Amino acid sequence: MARAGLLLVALGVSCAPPGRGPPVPQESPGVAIRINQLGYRPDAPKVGVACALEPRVIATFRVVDERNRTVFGPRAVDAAGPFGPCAATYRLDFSALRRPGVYSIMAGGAISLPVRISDDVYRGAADSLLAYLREQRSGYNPVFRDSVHQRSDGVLVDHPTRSGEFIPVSGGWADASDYLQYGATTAHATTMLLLAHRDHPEPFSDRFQANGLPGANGIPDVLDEARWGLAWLLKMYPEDDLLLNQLGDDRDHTFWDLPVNDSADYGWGRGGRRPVYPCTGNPQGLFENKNRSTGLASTAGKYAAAFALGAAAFTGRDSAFARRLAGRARAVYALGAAHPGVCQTAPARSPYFYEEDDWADDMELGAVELYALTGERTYFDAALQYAALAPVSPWMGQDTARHYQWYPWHNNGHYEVWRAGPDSARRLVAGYYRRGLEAVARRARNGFRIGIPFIWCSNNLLASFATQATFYRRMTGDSTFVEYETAALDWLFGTNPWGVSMVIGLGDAYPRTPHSVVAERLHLQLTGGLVDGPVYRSIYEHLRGIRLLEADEYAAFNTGFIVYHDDVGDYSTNEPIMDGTANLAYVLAAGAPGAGREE
Ligand SMILES: [Ca+2]
Ligand SMILES: [Ca+2]
Repeated sequence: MARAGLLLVALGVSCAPPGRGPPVPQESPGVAIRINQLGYRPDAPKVGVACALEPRVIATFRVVDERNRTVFGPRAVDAAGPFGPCAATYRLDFSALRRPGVYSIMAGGAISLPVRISDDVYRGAADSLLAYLREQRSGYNPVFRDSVHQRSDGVLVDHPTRSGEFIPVSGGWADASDYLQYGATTAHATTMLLLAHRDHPEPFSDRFQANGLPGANGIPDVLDEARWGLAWLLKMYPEDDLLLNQLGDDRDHTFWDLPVNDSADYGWGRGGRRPVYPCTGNPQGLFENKNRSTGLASTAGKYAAAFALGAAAFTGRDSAFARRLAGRARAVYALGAAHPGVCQTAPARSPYFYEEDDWADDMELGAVELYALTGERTYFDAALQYAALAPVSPWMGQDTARHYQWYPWHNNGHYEVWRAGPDSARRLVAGYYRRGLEAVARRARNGFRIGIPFIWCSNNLLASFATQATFYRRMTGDSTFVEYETAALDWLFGTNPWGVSMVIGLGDAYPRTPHSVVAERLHLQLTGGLVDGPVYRSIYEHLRGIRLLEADEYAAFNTGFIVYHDDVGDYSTNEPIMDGTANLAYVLAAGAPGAGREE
């Protein structure tokens, strides 16, 4: 309740005359009403969820306006059974309320946070995510107005003949709250930014320069950010036969330092040079832990897609840059085709790495983007062959998966095949998407309509599920999965047991103490980072080195099979992630069901 009190002070409404102010959010008695804190478009499905911590019956709910007048209901609730900490859940469907305004939902003696209905509830949301990417920049960093790892990156390691050679690879984004950097996640993030701008340019503004400092430069900031990613990926693919995989490694975790004075020691002294790993096609790891890499295609396909999309995006803006990207796209795609298999991230002292097991999805995307760029039919034929090897992202419908095992969590390639292909191919890939969506929906009969497995980075799975559902709806006009698509976005913005918006700075109750050195040391309010999200209790309890640093304000809601902690000590649920943030940019730019733009 302290949080709600602070909120009201911040909004300046604590002095409203008695009886005239909006209802104060409350969770008593043992009931909490969860809503999408961004709000709802007038024509969108609108469902809040009441979570009762003890078994009890709630029959009706109503919606009141800012003057506490009932404007909707009482209506019957939809009883949906237990979920996580909730002994009972109730779906509160107020879709029929379309009049723009600010409301509250009342049920079972509880009152929700403010419920906004407006056409512009998603305005600025996609753009705000970019703030987190700017904050994560390596090379020149606009938050510190200083260089980050500019001279230390990097020394080639684990190469059969060239280990020890310095290769200039400064740039890109730190992956999360540590500072190591991955080609695979950077390429996926860059691709999502380029797709978001290509399909939905309207929401993106121009308020920052290429170097990330304030000031317009005539280029939408989403393209400035995508170019930042592309520039680093070009450095990470310096020669036709040298595809670089990773910069730094988990020895980076030794110190809790700001990026500008990172003390990590990789064998060249504290704060010295950082190692850069190539994709070798063989298991990697300089110490006792090894990954299970088998080839180059998973990473090569991702680079090819980002380069080809970048070439298309920059053709009219910087033709020399676009030509260079097009050439690198062809080369890295050919390298991947020659070396099928996965290039996983390299562990060092800790056993964790990104255990990607699928590569045909990545080669499909690389091939189809090269087809879109060049019109050469062989690329399209290859894309269809790869698509048949990766019809459904294998996590969909499952209880669990290994860390980053099926990455990215949605197959962008199918949507791109649909854009480029004949009707027969379009039907095929729409059917692939449908199978995945059905598999998740079958597991989503709970009150929150959530069917993903709660593995590490569950929020990324939800962003991907929503993206795939958005693609499918656009491809087919079939709205079968809108309820689940909406629920995924609602969950990310507060319709979850904890009532937390999972994007820092968006909504009323968002992570205040994320696992971030920059936020903690500088007492800086980050903006725009998507945190990992809830995990199975069994995962949380078995990860190494997790210790909460303060009392758990969500303890009452951490009694079930999934947990979330707004605590700087919890790197499993409360760490903002670069690729998840960029992944979410696409659906936020698309604007959720009810946007009317894409229909
Ligand atoms: Ca700009
Ligand atoms: Ca993959």
